[in-house]
Parts: sequence; C-alpha cells; structure tokens
Amino acid sequence: MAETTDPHEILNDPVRLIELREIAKRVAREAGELIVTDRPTALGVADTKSSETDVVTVMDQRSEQLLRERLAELRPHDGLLGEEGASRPSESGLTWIVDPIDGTVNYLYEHPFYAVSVAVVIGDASGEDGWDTVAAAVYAPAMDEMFSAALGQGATLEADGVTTDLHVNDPHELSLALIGTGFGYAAQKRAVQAAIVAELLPKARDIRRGGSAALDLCFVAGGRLDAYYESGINAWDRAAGQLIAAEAGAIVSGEIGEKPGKNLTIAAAPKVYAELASCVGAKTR
Ligand code: LIP
Repeated sequence: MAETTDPHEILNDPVRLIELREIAKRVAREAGELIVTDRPTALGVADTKSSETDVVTVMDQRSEQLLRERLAELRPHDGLLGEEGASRPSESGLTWIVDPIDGTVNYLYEHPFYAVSVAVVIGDASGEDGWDTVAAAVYAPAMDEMFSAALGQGATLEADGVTTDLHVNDPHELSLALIGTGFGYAAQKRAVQAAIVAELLPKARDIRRGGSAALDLCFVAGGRLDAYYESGINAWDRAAGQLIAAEAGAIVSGEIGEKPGKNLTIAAAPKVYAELASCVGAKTR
C-alpha cells in the first residue's frame, strides 16, 4: 500500500481506511487466539504496575510481542504504543495504539469479559488526546466476538459467521439507562469513584462494572449498554472502543465539550448523554 506524504489524506481514502480496519481485525484476532490457546495451566502474575492489584501476566507480554511483530511486518512505517511498553516512532503519521489484554484481571480469573484492543490513530500519540482514531478492532476471544470500525464507515460486530451493523440504543432518560463504568487500582481513587457511582445509582436503571473499557465501549455501540463512563483509563484502553462507539452513534467525550482522556471518558446514547455527563463530570477531577 503506497504511503502518501500527508497522513491526513487517508481521511478521504475509504479504501485505505478499510485496509487498516482489516489489519486491525487480523492482528487482534491472532493475539486473541494466542492468549486462549497458549494460556498456561498455572497462569500467574508476572509483574504489577500502579498497585499490587494492577497486574501483568506473561500472556499480556506475549500478546503485545505478537502485535508488535505483526504490525512491524504489515505496517513498517507506522508508530506503535502498547500498554506493556511497546513503542516505535511513526514515519507515516499513523500510530497503532494497542492493549494486548484489556481486562487483564478478568483474564487472570478466567472471567470471559476481556479483549485485545487495536487502534490506528492519526496525530501525536504520545499524549492523551492529540490524536484521533481512524480504524479499530476489539476482539473478545472468550466470546469469539469481533467489534470493528473505520472512520465514517460505521461499526460492526462479527460473531458466529454473521456481521451485524452496530447502533446505540435510544433510551429517553437516564432512569431507563443501563450504565457501564469501571474503577482504578488505587484505593484513594476508588473511594472518589465509589462516591460518584453511589450518587448515580438511584438515577439510572442500573450499573454494570465489566472490567474492560474496550468492551464496555463496544457494548455501548451494540446497545448492550446505554452508556459508559470512567475516569483514569489510558489511551490503549479506549483508543479502539471510542471510535467503535462513535461510529455506532454514541456521543463520545471527556468533560462536556472535551475529548475523551485520562480524566474522564464518556460514551452515551444521545438522549442520555447530557444528563449522565452532568452527573459524572467535574467531580472526577
Ligand atoms: C482495565 C480497564 C477497565 C478498568 C480496569 C482496568 P486493564 O484495563 O479496561 O475499564 O476499569 O480497572 O484498568 O488494566 O485490564 O488493561
């Protein structure tokens, strides 16, 4: 695939966007299959990060190694940013942002809600929001579900040999909305988040805490959640899911009027977005 000098030209090139989406799906599926087939019988914790509960397994590391190697083969001039440390500067203006296992604690506990998240973005991927996703795939191997999207081309779910276009639900008010959220690994942050969810709970239909931001965002896209919000997630947790949710009709932001970021990520069906954002915004700072 010939590379142009201006990466922004890809925004007007549906064929190239489709090619990037297919690469994202291919490598996400390969990594997803690896973490299932090669899972050791006695999987342990290889390392911890921000706290004793923020764990890394050998399969997080092997999955990211596969993603790094395959993307270097398929897209040698693109950059790379991975949760477990993979990093490569971009020559093309495009960067792949990957989470080798999003929902690592679920994976460790053999809870099926985990995924490989692969996004390709345009812009400065070194920061929280100086980039925009142009193609994405989130593959949940335990459920054999492939969520994907390309900018301006909608979002789909591939499962059981069937491809379905994804569209958000249409709840008319927050009290009828099923809302996903998540919590950080630090006790002090969790106390703040608990206070916010305690205020929200009586105002919503119900709350779900799945454990994978990437899948929570895809579940909003597919109408399995009406909205999702979380404070403290990283670029690799959301880079793919935020495009998939937006392409399915969700309003995706940080605080109202801001891009999603470390402080806050919201993806919501349009009619409940403003009410949810007013409940969870600002207080998460
Ligand atoms: C996870 C996020 C999730 C959050 C978890 C964890 P990880 O990412 O996807 O939304 O609530 O605490 O951070 O650590 O499994 O890649």
